[in-house]
Amino acid sequence: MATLKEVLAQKIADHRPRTTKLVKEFGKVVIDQVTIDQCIGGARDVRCLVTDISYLDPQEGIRFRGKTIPETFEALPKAKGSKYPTVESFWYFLLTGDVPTQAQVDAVVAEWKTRQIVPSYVWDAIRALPRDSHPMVMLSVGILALQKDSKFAAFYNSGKFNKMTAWESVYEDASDLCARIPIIAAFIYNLKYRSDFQTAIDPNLDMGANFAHMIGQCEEYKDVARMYFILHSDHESGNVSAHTTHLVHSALSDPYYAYSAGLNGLAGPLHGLANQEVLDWTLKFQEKYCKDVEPTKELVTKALWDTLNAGQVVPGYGHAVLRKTDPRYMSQREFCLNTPGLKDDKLFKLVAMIFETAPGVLTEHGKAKNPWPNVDAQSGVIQWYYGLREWDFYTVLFGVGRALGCMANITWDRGLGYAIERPKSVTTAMLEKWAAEG
Ligand code: CMX
Repeated sequence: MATLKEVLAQKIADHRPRTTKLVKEFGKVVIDQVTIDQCIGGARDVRCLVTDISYLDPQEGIRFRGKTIPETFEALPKAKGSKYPTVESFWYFLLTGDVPTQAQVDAVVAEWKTRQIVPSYVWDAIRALPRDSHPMVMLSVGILALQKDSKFAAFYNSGKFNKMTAWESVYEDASDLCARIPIIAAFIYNLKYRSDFQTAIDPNLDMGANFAHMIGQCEEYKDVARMYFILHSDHESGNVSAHTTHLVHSALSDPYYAYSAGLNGLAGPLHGLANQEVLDWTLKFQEKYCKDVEPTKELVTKALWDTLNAGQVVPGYGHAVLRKTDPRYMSQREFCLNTPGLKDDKLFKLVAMIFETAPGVLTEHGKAKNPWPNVDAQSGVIQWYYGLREWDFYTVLFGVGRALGCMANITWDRGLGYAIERPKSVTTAMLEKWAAEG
């Protein structure tokens, strides 16, 4: 049986002529134009990135390697005794576009076991931070500390650097990073919230199950971890975390530099941090409006308007690309509805009530182009239900999942020899001149 790396080598070799032909024969074909509002407004919708790992349709939502979320969950081999696939099988799928066999999945699970050991200097670096540092700082520092032993950096410095084979050492770092990031996340969780009670890796468990084990979670949470990491993995390449990782790696900074930077972007409240903001908003709502009464749609409406009138965004709602409810939201909602205790959970019911109310309020408010919920509106309540209530940790969970997409993308970036990214800037005076010229 060919290894994942061997399968990938063949895929990259087969793909290269497509990219070369497009650049050489069709390089000057126009695929988009740029307007002044896009230039000032965050390059929204400008088509200037390429990835085959996932595609985000504004109406339909994400497809991983051409498959919707339900199709992905359906197609991939499941973890033993579970309705959900292992993260390792999803990694194989993201990298190659092929649904792996059980034997291929087992091989990746075994391979990640050999990659999971985190050097002690990573623990020292994290421990050196103030204990009340945000867990995203700890995660970013932990990933950056791993840079010392980057195989890509070593290859670059070896004097034998070769553009055709450079992807192989990116693949090595990327696989190490994906295997280690849940171990580092568990360490941070235990350090901050379990009085430094550290649990050893269970060599018999897949990535998601082992994460649940290491943070002292119950059996059911193993599926929560698998689902969560897969759902948060990739959302094509223009979002802040994926784009940052791609941009930094385009300078041939190794995967550790690149993903540490990507995590810093994920930590922004308009991006990954929104999931902790959602919990914060919802609990404050309960505290302020529902101390003695049951939440109602009227009270939720009032709280939403209070937020908007205070000039704040409603966390978990809106999206730069999507124009309908995020299928990642729906997938997690379905998990809640199919989980007996969770279905009747007070907080889930409140989140469901916000789902019924917020789109109407945001539409009336008239600013957000998309009044529907995104992934972050639903993810925190599941963690809360399972007792993971330290919500400043929620973006770390996002970061563990997002590593899969970012690492798959930069492995392919190197495989296809994508250039250093360097868009051109203009001055305001130039824009004014072009505006006057019509
Ligand atoms: N609540 C209030 N106002 C909102 C809003 C929301 N949820 N979403 C958008 N708006 C506002 C914007 O702030 C903007 O206002 P200004 O014109 O005053 O600047 C206006 O509506 C137009 O914005 P947009 O084109 O609809 O949205 P953007 O592409 O600029 O931004 C996003 C997208 C996600 C940053 C924005 O919808 C938002 O801030 N949402 C809340 C935070 C959130 O949930 N982020 C997580 C996104 C998913 C993720 O990356 O994890």
